[in-house]
Amino acid sequence: MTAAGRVLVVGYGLTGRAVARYLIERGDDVLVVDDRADASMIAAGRDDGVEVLVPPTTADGLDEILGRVGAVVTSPGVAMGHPVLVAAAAAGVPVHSEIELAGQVCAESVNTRLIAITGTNGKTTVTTLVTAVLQAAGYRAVAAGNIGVPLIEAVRGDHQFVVAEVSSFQLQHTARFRPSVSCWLNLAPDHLDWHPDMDHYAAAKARIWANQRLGDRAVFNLDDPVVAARAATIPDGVARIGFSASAPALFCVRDGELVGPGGEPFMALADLPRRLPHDVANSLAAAAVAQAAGAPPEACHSALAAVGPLPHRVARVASGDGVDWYDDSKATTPASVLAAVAGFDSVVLIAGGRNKGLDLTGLAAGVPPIRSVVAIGEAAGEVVGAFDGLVPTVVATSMSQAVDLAADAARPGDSVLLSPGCASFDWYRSYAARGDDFARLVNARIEQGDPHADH
Ligand code: UMA
Ligand code: ADP
Repeated sequence: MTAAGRVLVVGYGLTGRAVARYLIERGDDVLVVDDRADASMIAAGRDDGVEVLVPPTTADGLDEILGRVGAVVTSPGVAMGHPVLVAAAAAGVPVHSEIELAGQVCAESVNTRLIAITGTNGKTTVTTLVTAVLQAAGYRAVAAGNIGVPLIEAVRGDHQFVVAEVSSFQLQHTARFRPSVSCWLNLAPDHLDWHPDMDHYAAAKARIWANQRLGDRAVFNLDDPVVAARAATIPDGVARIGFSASAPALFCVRDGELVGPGGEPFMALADLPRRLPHDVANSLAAAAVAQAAGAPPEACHSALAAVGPLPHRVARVASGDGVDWYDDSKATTPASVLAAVAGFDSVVLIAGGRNKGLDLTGLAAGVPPIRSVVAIGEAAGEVVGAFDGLVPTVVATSMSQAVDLAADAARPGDSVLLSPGCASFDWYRSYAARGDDFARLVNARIEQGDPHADH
């Protein structure tokens, strides 16, 4: 996408605004459509120097707008089937995502290298860990993408490395996106309300390395059958760096130590702040990526030992009466729920919310250690169905009731885990708000002198 054209930006949230600012700065004319364009968004657009519209609803209206532009840049939350994107495809107008633009900025920079991390689960965690290792190694590194800072802003800062968390939505709309180090963590059913099927979802993820070339590196998970099979599509000349928590690999576990190339140990498993099965996989992935980017093994040790669990990802929020309470609100797929419960001996699970089009029956594979379930939200019926006949199940109609019912079900030695396997949007505005509410209610219950609680 070359400068000084006319570009249609779809969506005017964090990404759309950052993209519009960048395009204007480089000399493009920018037009924005947003389904929720209201007076305040239109005014914000005016301040930014762009016209913001509600997209036309007629085919003629869409054709007219698309006739005025040479390219479309879409936001990560806009579905492929959005009428503007469908009309753009029909009209032959190229559709790109923000990461495509950011990739071009990096390609033109002599100082900034781009690292991209994708996967169904663990992206934010691994992006955070890689950034911490690179910083421990003395590099100017920043985490960007879905993690918070729009990528197009980060790549224009004064950084040696931009570590980007990239989703399948963004990868889908790339043409030349070429990170110097790519990493694909895993693939499990997710976003099937956005992708037509799993193959489509996997193909979007595999775009992370599609444009890599000689001198670039691709890190991938040998323990994930889909990722391992798709690794055959890594282009020739790209260094292939497999990791495995369960078998020999370039980065793997041996005799209680994390080891890298040549079987060199770089840290004891015991030095990880937490050792759930997916913590080990994420640490191996982060070490593999950071070392591929040039960080020494010692930096892996110091950073991986220092960065504890991120909020809302199996984070302990309270303990009382021999029961530990954990907030895993970020678990919005059954696979991430199963990864979480695998680290515990006996679990009272709080699960449910707004199903993202996924089959929840697989949650049953978490029995044991799951021994009792509190079902919440719109998907409560599906959660109950998944555990039918296996373990006791009750339905709560509020988070407060869910906490009370979980406390009733819990016995000393149990862990109560809010690990919903579903999105939060039925009851909350975000997974973070859901986790915060849960933690508040649990702590209030314990502080108010729950008769069973420790003090
Ligand atoms: N919009 C439409 N039509 C649509 C969808 C959205 O017009 O069909 C408009 C909305 O009205 C809104 C704007 O688009 O005005 C929102 O755009 P967006 O949903 O793409 O979100 P952004 O504000 O641009 O934020 C995005 C990421 N959001 C998503 O991927 C859904 C943010 O990740 C990210 O922090 C931000 O870019 C900066 O990079 C959030 C997230 O939940 C935290 N990500 C998911 C995750 O982490 O699991 C994928
Ligand atoms: P993402 O950014 O891909 O959503 P996060 O790091 O935010 O990933 O973690 C999301 C959820 O997935 C959390 O519940 C977390 O405990 C779980 N999780 C993290 N890493 C993994 C992994 N490697 N495999 C499975 N689940 C994981």
